[in-house]
Amino acid sequence: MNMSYLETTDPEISAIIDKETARQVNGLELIASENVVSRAVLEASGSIMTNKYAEGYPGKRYYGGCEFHDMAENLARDRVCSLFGAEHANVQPHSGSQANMAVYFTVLKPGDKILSMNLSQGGHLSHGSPVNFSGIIYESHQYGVDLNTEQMDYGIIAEMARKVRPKIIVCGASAYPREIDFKAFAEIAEEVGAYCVADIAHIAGLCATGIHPSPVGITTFTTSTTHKTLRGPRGGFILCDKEFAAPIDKSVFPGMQGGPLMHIIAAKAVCFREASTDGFKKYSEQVVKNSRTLAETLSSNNVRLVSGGTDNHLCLLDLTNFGITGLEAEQALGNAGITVNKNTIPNETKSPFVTSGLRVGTPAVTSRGMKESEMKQIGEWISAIMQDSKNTGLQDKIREEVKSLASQYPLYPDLT
Ligand code: DSN
Repeated sequence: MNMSYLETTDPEISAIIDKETARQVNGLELIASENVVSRAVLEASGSIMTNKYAEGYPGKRYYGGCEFHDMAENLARDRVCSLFGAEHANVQPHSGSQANMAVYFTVLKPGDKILSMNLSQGGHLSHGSPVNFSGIIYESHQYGVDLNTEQMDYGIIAEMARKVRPKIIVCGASAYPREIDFKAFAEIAEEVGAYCVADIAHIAGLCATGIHPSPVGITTFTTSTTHKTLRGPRGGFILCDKEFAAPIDKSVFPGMQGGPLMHIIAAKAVCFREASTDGFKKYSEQVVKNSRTLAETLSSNNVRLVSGGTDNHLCLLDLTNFGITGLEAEQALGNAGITVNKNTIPNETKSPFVTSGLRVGTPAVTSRGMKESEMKQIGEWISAIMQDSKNTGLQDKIREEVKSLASQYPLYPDLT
């Protein structure tokens, strides 16, 4: 990539970026929450929009010189509203956690009850984990999956909601391979008089393209990141009805953030336009086809899949049968140029630093143009390493094969 100024003025950081570029170019990224942004997103996020303070909102800023920032933010808001069919959007949250925080700040008081999915069974830190602000400030109650089916059981969740009477119910997950029934969650929330927030960070691209049912217009709030299946810059956003527009905006700024990252908001606008194209819909369909193929290949090699398969962009592997931990598997695959993350699984017996599982996802490799036949190959490589995880010779051999496959699918045409 052309970074000639950086190379001259700061060779140390330039060399680090070069190494990371080589890692991305030569390896296979299977972390389910990562992706490869377009050149256009990359350019906007590296643009001079970063130079500006723009605290406030379009037309109501606390700084002069914001006229073009107003245009960019309006475009981002309009585009994301149109993409998801929402009445109001706030595109300023720096992350998905901050989007969630803004929703909580809007409708909860410290000590109020929230009901959400347990982190160890697929939820997220910002959904009430005891080590996160959401579990410290609020009284957190958590549901999990049915331990037999390893899928959400809406009857059990409804029972919990009736017992707990939470002020807010959070649905959405970071390691759940199955479709989420947002309508069922909204009905449960309505029955117990709770607000319902859908955190679609992982599946936003699938919801935008109709491949996964969208919660917009069904749940009270929708929060998300922009950088996972939606394939935008790192960041977050909130969607809601007009009724909540003013309090949500106030919660984000001045409630919890200062100046918005205007270069990122410009890049979010680019992402939202890209996500509205037919090409993105085809991409999203391929993400799920690839995920299913990867799951089938792993399954046919005796890798147990949590819940038995996948409906979305990720699958969760239970490594118990192989006698290795998630940590060991992550390291062994990393040695072979395949980047994944260890993950807890339902009925987990190990710590989150060790785990019994692995999470693998297809958004990034699909962005590089890989299809079912490449997924079969990747599934065979993963299975071979799981079966012989201490064989460093095998890892070295596969690393060369991975590099060769990766070279056929460049991240960017000039980065082969
Ligand atoms: N860290 C993200 C993930 O990997 O799913 C969630 O925030």
